[in-house]
Amino acid sequence: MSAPGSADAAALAGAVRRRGTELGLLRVGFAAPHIPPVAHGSDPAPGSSPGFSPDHPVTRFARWIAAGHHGEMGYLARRQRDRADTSRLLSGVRSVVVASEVYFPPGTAPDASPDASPGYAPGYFADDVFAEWSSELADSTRGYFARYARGADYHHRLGKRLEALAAFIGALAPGSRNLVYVDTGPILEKAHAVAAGIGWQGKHSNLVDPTAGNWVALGVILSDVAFPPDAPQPDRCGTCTDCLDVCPTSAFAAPYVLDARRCISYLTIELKGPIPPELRPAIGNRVFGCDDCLAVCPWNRFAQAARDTAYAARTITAGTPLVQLMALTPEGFDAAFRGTPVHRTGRGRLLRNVAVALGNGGDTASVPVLTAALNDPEPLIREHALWALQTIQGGRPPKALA
Ligand code: B12
Ligand code: SF4
Ligand code: SF4
Repeated sequence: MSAPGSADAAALAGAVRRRGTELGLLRVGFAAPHIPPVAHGSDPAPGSSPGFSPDHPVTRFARWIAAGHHGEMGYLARRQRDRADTSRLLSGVRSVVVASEVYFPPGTAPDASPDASPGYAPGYFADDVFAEWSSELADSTRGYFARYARGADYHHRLGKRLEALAAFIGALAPGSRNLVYVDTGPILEKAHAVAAGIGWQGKHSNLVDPTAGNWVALGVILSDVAFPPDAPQPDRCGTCTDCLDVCPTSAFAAPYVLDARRCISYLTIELKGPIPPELRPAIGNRVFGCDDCLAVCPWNRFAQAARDTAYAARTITAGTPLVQLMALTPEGFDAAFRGTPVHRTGRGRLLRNVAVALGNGGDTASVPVLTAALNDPEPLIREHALWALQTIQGGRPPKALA
């Protein structure tokens, strides 16, 4: 693909951005194929990858892996050279097109004004999300699902929009190659998003958009069209440490550095085996992911709800009693969660988490459903149901087994 002239390239970028907005994307930005060093000041930790400075995202990523922060997510340790060099994924790549999309489930508040985000009254994101999040976590009888997982899977929704955008680029620049990734390849999406001016990486390590807060998902298109790169945005965290302070498991090794092994999102979604017993109490009623560090970010005063109504919460993810979740059969699980991010994780891991939440709740009303789970075909569920029964019954063996 030959490089367009600078006026043509700017016009092309403008057209792609407009098309992105029409498709429902929040922001579209452009970056060079190689991540530039970050402008966040010095990083005292020693060590660097060949060709990269100590504070380059690629070096930091290598250090993160070397420290074991990725836990059992072995795929992150593989293909590190691909993460450093996008031309290994698309030869002749000239740009990384980064797009963001709001996934915060649109609500149905009857008093919402037509100008507000879908279904929410004006001011909702300044105050009410925080109150709603706190009260959902305080109700130990109901399962808490992270907001990104309450409705349709963003991998599909954002992926489809990016495919449409890639086709649009292909039509504007015939013969160009445009490859879409939404968590589907060895790409440092957040670092590319920073380089493309989409926002900055907050101390919780997620990307924050100064006009929309942090309830956004990211995706990229690797393109051999040379788009003019956008300017990165400054880090606007300042002295705030709210996200670090709220974390229930103290999962941050340092500001900007998450030890995934302690993160509830990792423990309830990615971890395949048993949850370490010492971390179970801090999980509370979170049965799939965790929103704590996102929910407290002050930049959410500019947040908005998803434009895509497919992100609206399904009944099953909107505060279903834990005892009902614990009784889900394989068929019931399939029907309830197909099309959501929960489906990929499977019934075994979800019910493992539900058992932990029931144990944490300590309600003797859950003893029958947990006792029934002792006969579940999945050993993972049986083991956690036993732990929950012992926890509820003050460390004694469950009555059913005594
Ligand atoms: C693996 C993974 C996880 C892991 C590890 C999370 C993590 N922080 O890395 C787990 C399972 C824990 C996880 C959890 C969540 N995830 Co996740 N996850 C990913 C995935 C697939 C890879 C991320 C990765 O490469 N991590 C490796 C580490 C090393 O990368 P990093 O955090 O960017 O590390 C950088 C910083 O530490 C930085 N750094 C180090 N020191 C310093 C110092 C300074 C000053 C600065 C500025 C930076 C800095 O350098 C490192 C390299 O760039 C991405 C998709 C993708 N392909 O990028 C989604 C992704 C990051 N996840 C996402 C989401 C939504 C979540 C959750 C919110 C879901 C939930 N509600 O439960 C939580 C948030 C937890 C958290 N606080 O991060 C979104 C985030 C969107 C956004 N706005 O940024 C992504 C981008 C998926 C997507 N396509 O939208 N996730
Ligand atoms: S998602 Fe929850 S457990 Fe993970 S870092 Fe954020 S607050 Fe901590
Ligand atoms: S809560 Fe504070 S420190 Fe954390 S990302 Fe938001 S502004 Fe930055």
